[in-house]
Amino acid sequence: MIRFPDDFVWGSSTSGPQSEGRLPDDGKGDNTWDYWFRQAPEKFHNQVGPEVTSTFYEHYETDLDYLLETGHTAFRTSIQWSRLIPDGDGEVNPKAVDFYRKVFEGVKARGIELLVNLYHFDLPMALELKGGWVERSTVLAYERYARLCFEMFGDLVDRWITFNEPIVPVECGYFYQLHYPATVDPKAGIQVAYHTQLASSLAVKACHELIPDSKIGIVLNLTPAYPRSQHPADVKAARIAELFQAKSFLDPSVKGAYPQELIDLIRMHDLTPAYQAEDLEVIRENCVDYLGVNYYQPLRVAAPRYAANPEAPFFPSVYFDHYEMPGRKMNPHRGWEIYERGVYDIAQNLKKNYGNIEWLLTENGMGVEGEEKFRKNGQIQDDYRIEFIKGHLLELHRAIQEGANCKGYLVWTFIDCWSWLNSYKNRYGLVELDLTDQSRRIKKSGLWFKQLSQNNGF
Ligand code: BGP
Repeated sequence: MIRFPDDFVWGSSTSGPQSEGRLPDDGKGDNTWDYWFRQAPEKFHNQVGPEVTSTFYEHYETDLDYLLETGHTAFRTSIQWSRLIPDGDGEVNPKAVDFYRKVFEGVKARGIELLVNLYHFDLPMALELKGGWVERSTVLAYERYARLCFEMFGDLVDRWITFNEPIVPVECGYFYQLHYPATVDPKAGIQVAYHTQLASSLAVKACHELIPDSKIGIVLNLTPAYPRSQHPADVKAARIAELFQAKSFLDPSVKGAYPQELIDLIRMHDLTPAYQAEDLEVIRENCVDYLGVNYYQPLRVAAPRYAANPEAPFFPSVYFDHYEMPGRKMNPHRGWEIYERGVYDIAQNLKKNYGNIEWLLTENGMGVEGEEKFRKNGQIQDDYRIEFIKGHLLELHRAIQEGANCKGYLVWTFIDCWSWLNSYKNRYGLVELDLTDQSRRIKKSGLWFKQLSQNNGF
């Protein structure tokens, strides 16, 4: 029997834009996803947009009961900035205040630890139209929004989160065209990354001022970069991949400063963002209290096969090629590698290089396309998901035995949810959502997860 520490929590993560849905009179403003879906629905899988989702806005009471039925002792969701402040920096929407207070009270009334994230890829459209995260004004608007949240909900939230996977909107919005503004603009991308970090540090500062006994962190996808071989060129590729993908937010968030090698590389490409000298002090003095770590699959890289075209726009990937390791274990239903050992390596890295900071595994899960084919006698028999979770928990447990400071495991996600351009393609839930009538049914993994939580292990 694998047993976790007594204070370890079990639960799941979701986000506001992926679960709440939208009603005509709810007062929510557009975020970039609402706008983009209206402009280009063909980009979204099966043309299902963010207004549908799993209707948590209407059904949160019954959904919160599902948390108990699936053994949750912790739950993470996010506030939608565009619901609370429809234009991003103006009036507060009283219906949103009422909604979030009721949801948070409902979580607490069920005895569940509440983690609330302030930003999950969802910028209010009115701010995007003014330049979005490229502009410093968005940093200030975010700081105001964060302060309002701490004041209005600080009595209910156990752990705050400033951003979810902040590198993703940088890569997807300014390099790979998968998030709005879907452009290729490295200079803007680096500026956005810097402004996001500054906004995060300002939120940490505000949280510590307004609610001194609370904890605030950031959620990062800390995928280790594994080199193809120990050849110095492959090792260098992995080091630089990790600089851009992980350390760009990990180091300023936990250590209060950017790695010198990253600063030098950015400068060499003439991409140094606009900043003010006092910003660096804000970043230095306002480190997070804990980390959330999302882990799905490893990043494997090799030295680039070709020299970069000096005239092409800069991409961090000029320093590394993605590498498919022969014989890797796959989740064939999502096309992602499964490498459980990644959890252990992340834990070791945090222990050795980041002062063994407290952390939670805030996303880990198995996406499955066409999951209805696994239904038997009315229930999804997702043994593959149970195996996936067990495999990762074995590695997490091994790391904790060796001193890792991990306080909980949150699966992605509790009810199948909408996922950006992938929409409902990949199902991750412990609970199945039937999109035709919005009915919910607990999957086999949901019942297993309850036992896992009750036994504090398996
Ligand atoms: C993470 C995001 C989540 C979620 C998940 C699954 O990176 O934080 O919001 O969407 O990925 O992604 P997908 O549905 O594309 O498999």
